[in-house]
Amino acid sequence: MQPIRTTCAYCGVGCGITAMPTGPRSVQIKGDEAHPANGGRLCSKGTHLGETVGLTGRLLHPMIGKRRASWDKALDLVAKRFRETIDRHGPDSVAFYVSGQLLTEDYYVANKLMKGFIGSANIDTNSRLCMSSAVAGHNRAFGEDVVPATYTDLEEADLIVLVGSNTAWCHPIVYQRIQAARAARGAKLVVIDPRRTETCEDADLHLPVKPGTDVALMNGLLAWCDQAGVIDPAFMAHHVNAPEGFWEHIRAGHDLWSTAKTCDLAPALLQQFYELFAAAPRTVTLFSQGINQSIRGTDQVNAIINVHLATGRIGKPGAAPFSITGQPNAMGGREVGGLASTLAAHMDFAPDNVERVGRFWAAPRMAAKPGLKAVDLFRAMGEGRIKALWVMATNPAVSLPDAGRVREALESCPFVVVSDVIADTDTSAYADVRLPAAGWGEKDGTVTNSDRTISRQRPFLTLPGEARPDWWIVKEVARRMGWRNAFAYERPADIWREHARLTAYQNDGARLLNLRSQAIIGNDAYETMEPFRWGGAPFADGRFPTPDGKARLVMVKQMDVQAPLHDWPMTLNTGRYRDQWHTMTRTGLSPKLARHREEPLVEIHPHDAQALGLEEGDLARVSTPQGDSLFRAALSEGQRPGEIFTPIHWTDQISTGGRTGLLPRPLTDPHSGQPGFKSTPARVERQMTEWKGFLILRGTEPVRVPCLWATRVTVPDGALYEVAGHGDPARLDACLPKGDRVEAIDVTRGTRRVAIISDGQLAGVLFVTRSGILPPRDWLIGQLQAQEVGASVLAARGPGNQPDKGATICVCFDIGLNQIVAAIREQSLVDIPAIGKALGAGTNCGSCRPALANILAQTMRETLHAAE
Ligand SMILES: Nc1nc2c(c(=O)[nH]1)N[C@H]1C(S)=C(S)[C@@H](COP(=O)(O)OP(=O)(O)OC[C@H]3O[C@@H](n4cnc5c(=O)[nH]c(N)nc54)[C@H](O)[C@@H]3O)O[C@H]1N2
Ligand SMILES: Nc1nc2c(c(=O)[nH]1)N[C@H]1C(S)=C(S)[C@@H](COP(=O)(O)OP(=O)(O)OC[C@H]3O[C@@H](n4cnc5c(=O)[nH]c(N)nc54)[C@H](O)[C@@H]3O)O[C@H]1N2
Ligand code: SF4
Ligand SMILES: [Mo]
Repeated sequence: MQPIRTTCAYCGVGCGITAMPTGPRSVQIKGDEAHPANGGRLCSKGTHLGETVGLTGRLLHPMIGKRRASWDKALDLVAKRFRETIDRHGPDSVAFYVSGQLLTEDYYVANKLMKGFIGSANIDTNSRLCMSSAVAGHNRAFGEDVVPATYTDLEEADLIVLVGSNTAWCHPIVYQRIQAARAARGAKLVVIDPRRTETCEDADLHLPVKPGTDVALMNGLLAWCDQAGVIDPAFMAHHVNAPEGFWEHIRAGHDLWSTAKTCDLAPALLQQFYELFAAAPRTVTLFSQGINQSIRGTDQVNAIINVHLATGRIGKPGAAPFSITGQPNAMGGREVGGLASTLAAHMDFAPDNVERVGRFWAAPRMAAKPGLKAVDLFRAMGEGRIKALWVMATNPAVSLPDAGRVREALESCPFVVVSDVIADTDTSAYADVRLPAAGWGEKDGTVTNSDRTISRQRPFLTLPGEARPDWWIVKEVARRMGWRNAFAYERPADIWREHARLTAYQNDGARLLNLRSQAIIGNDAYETMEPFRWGGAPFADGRFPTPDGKARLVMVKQMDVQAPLHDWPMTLNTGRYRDQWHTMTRTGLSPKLARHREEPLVEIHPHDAQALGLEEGDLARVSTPQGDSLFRAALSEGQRPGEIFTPIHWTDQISTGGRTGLLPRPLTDPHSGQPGFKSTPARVERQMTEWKGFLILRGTEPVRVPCLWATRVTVPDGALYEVAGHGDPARLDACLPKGDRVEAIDVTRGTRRVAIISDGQLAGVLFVTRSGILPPRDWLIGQLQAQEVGASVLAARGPGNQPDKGATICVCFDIGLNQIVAAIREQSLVDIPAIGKALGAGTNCGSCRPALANILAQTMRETLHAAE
């Protein structure tokens, strides 16, 4: 059997993968050396994709309520309820909420159905939460949503600036390409992020900017460039328009000192950055959620683009502003026009566009104006204005801001359909109909990555149960709603060709997105399609897709940043962990990926923690006006005082606390509608509990643990639950399976250890203590795989002395923090390759190398101190 060439399921880097099936539901994954995005490399998430293709938790049949239904019944019901709702309340009473995790073909069909046939533009996507400020910024500056950079620019740049991007964790292969370019040609790296993330570890400069002040920082940079004579007058004269008063605005009040004050940075540090930028005509400024997810996101995007336009750092090798995308097909979604604010194929709702697209689709009822954006859409639902909703490939009950309100809206909506690969998600709990979608490895179509490279996702597994591809599900509903001919697709290639034809339709060059050559490809050519980039090197000729061909500077002003409030003195920032993907429906299935961060942490500066009486490992309650949730406290000098950080990944399915989605406020950017996820007034308190403990259970069936704090961690052959709570911990016994029971009790410390053994094998353990210390979990977890265990498991350690490995750093080789520190000390290791040689850590996917750099630096510092 030949390996199948496909594309990674996760981030917008869009790495190529070769997949070699090794059984009906197993596969060996390798990086595709021929793919232009990764050249064979994969990060920890891509490397461990094989651990997520099993059937655990899969939705395998259509469900109406709690009942299994046939496809015919389920599809008829969806079509009937949408049709009835539209007939009674009009097309704007229904909505689709879709996702950058759909393939381009799926997306195209959903967009066409809503905007051309139902006749409403109420189709929005989770890209609203992700990229919409970049889209709005591109449209304002360039006249079209075109990302003007490619990954090769990173290799040709002399300076790479990462603004609001934790690239080492979220776009690891881009980060590795940046590091390789630095090694090869000495490019400098600057990171602008309020937190000191692992991305900063090896940077030349880290600016711990005050959140929400990036406009001031970029305007200050432009003022510096103006003073230093770095503005490109020829490029400005021929290719860029500036609004009236633009330069007066930049020249007034953006001197180094006042900018440093606004951004809460040392002037000397800021000056170093400005000097680096001024000296490097080949600069790439890469940005993501620290810029986009702000109530000033669009202005922040334009502040960055302004600097690049005015200094001519665009349209040339190694010089561009680079909005890096989050999801595997965020870009494909933008190309088909799946946002409520765009129409299709990079056309907006201008009347001639509506007419053109209507003609192309032979549409009976074209949407003539933009629809509701995500946050407004769910608000409208809460107010009873949206009466039927179809959610595809996203989990809004977790990922929208103020998710408590979102749940109320879902609850109140008369008809909710959810298409997902997983049976039980926080969102599907509200579904009237659940439709089983094909997942990664089964799906067939195309995705577009951050640098406009279109690649194929190809299936290498058979569809399990009755799962069907998303495009098929949507077209079946469309056909049942009465539009048989317009949705007569038999295969993804049919849709691809239609999409390509639309991008080329009456396109006289006004739209750069033009896939004309794809419009006529045969099915075989579609099958064998090689990755290719559309748009070539945009703006290389200095022409922009605006009416006069010139780009536009946008006058953007730094708004005041809200001062801390009395009751909500902290600022909550939210984001991602290296080895988890969003709401963990898939990465949560991988025991290896689970190890990097087993619990949701609230990172807090040690001074703030001290003032709150919080110690490392305590439970902490984070509250905002929207809601509250629990997290494990992690003290970090990398946080700015007054600011805390929590991860977005934990849900009701895997925890009783740690739900970040409840906390952010639903405020949005006025231009893009993107929520300001990175900054919410908050409060932190220590949460006392009477006891703490853990449960280890064999099997994959999730268990609800009845206590204040419980988080589930997937381990080989089972799950680990960290637990804590009040009252009598004996109620946790109900979570234990049947079998022979052995038990040990230490009354003075209030410790109880229970093990259940069934047929000689360990079926479960429960350890709880009121004041004692809990043993490391690793050895006990390993006992799930032991053939014969006895009462001695209660000792929680085997014969001989096994030191605690500590938190897992390298997931590929399962190497823990304590092992790394010991090796550095004992073998006097001085660099990352030496650690690799000694332990293997960091030599496979490389995702842990920034962490290794950090551990190395810290251990060497400590060793020095000890010697002094
Ligand atoms: N491991 C992993 N990788 C992923 C994902 C995942 O879930 N897990 N998701 C993918 C998706 S969809 C996306 S959108 C991307 C997101 O990728 P990133 O944008 O890199 O990730 P985030 O952690 O959301 O936020 C980035 C950084 O913005 C910083 N920030 C916050 N406020 C400000 C500010 O005011 N100014 C500046 N300059 N910075 C600020 C935060 O401190 C944070 O470190 O990741 C993609 N890749
Ligand atoms: N506080 C806070 N909130 C945030 C963010 C933040 O930084 N802070 N970031 C935001 C961003 S950038 C993003 S992108 C969102 C992501 O948030 P979501 O999109 O809600 O997160 P996912 O877990 O990726 O949800 C995808 C769902 O689709 C299912 N799925 C996977 N593949 C398929 C498929 O092929 N077909 C179908 N039908 N279903 C599939 C998965 O099982 C899962 O349930 O979160 C946003 N929310
Ligand atoms: S960087 Fe990692 S998660 Fe992103 S596409 Fe590549 S392998 Fe997948
Ligand atoms: Mo995203």
